[in-house]
Amino acid sequence: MYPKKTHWTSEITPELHGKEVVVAGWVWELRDIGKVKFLLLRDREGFVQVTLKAGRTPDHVFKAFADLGREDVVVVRGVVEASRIAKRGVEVFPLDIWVLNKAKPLPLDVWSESADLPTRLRWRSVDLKRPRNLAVFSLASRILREIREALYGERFVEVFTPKIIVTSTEGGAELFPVLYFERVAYLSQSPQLYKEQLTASLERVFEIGPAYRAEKHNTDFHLNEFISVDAEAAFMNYNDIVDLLERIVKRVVAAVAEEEKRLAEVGIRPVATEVQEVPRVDYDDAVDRLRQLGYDVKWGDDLTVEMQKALMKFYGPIYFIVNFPASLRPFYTKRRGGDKSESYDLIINGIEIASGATRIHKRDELEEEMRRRGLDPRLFESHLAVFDYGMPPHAGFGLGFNRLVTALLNLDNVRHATLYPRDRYRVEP
Ligand code: AMO
Repeated sequence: MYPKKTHWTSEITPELHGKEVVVAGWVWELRDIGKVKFLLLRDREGFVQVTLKAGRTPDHVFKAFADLGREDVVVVRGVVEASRIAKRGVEVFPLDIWVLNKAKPLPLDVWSESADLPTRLRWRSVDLKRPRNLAVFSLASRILREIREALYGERFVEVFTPKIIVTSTEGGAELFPVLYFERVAYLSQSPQLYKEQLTASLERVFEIGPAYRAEKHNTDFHLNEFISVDAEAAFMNYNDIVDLLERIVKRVVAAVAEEEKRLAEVGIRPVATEVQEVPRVDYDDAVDRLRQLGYDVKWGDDLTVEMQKALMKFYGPIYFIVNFPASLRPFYTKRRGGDKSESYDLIINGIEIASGATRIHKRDELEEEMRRRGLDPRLFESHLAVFDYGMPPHAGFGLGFNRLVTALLNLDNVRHATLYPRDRYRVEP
């Protein structure tokens, strides 16, 4: 039996000098310079150097070393020593080693950045051994935790809503049908209608879960399955939600800044490490600015990634666009006088990360808006009925988690921030 791992590689510091530890992980690199041999052991948190020295290291450890190959799974019990020459100023002198599994030669070079993205995604679980991926996905988890805690801190409760649904919320062309016994149902594009309904009871709710969009275009920022962070709150309007998102962004950027050193080691430079105030740009002003820059954009047009990147010149890498034309927003969005709406997008590094609005909370207004857009209110009866029994004013956001990580870490493709991407041509692995 092998002993329990006592320390992660990141916890092996010079301060542990003289202490016995057990580390566990994978063989990243083996070096043999005669009387001294090195095993660089990797775990999720980084690396630690294990040093074998003739006269000091037991024979059976030397023997085991001779048979080791890259990516073999090992447990090492040894003594920590501060060192002037070892990486990170520390090394482990082994007393014992257990080889828990052997690895075949990898189908992919994880030691350099040479492999192309399709090959890497084909062998994704192997690709994830790469230090850069370990840094990205460890930080992604941290970011999600910051968002969760920020929302808990503001008295939101976490909920789960059905992913098998019968009505479209974000546009009919983008639904994946599923066979639901004797009828056709769809995969949920967004928890939109459920989260709104829940404000009538739980007041402030959030959900973190998958959303499905059958969009055919295959871009650097679209997935067919993505993780959506959705929040909705009673007695709030879109300004309150923009304030909330600004607090969340500040908190998340601060968390990213704490990991700056590890990110730098894997060649990642975050888009921001500090946020003062996030600019709130009226849609009309954004259009004016873009025209000044020579873009042929009409009032009522959606802004492209290129345009949003161009606007960074004026507003920096993180900004909101507010008060969109109502025609650009879904039917449940509250109007702001005639043609505009109480809506906003959060843009980071040129990419739309979140969007949201104040919602219509009166049944007759909502029905009218549906009809205006050619939607039949009768198809939404189970949703509309909720509005008869005390629906409060409410507002919320939907945030694409994969895009958030992509934008904050300055990555060029959302697939780099998605463990197993689902896109137009990829449903496996
Ligand atoms: P929207 O459709 O703008 O709004 O989606 C919200 C956020 O989800 C992300 N997103 C995507 N990420 C990756 N791939 C995709 N194909 C994709 N589509 C969307 C984006 C986007 O900003 N119900 C509303 C939200 C609300 O009003 O609360 C909605 O779904 O980051």
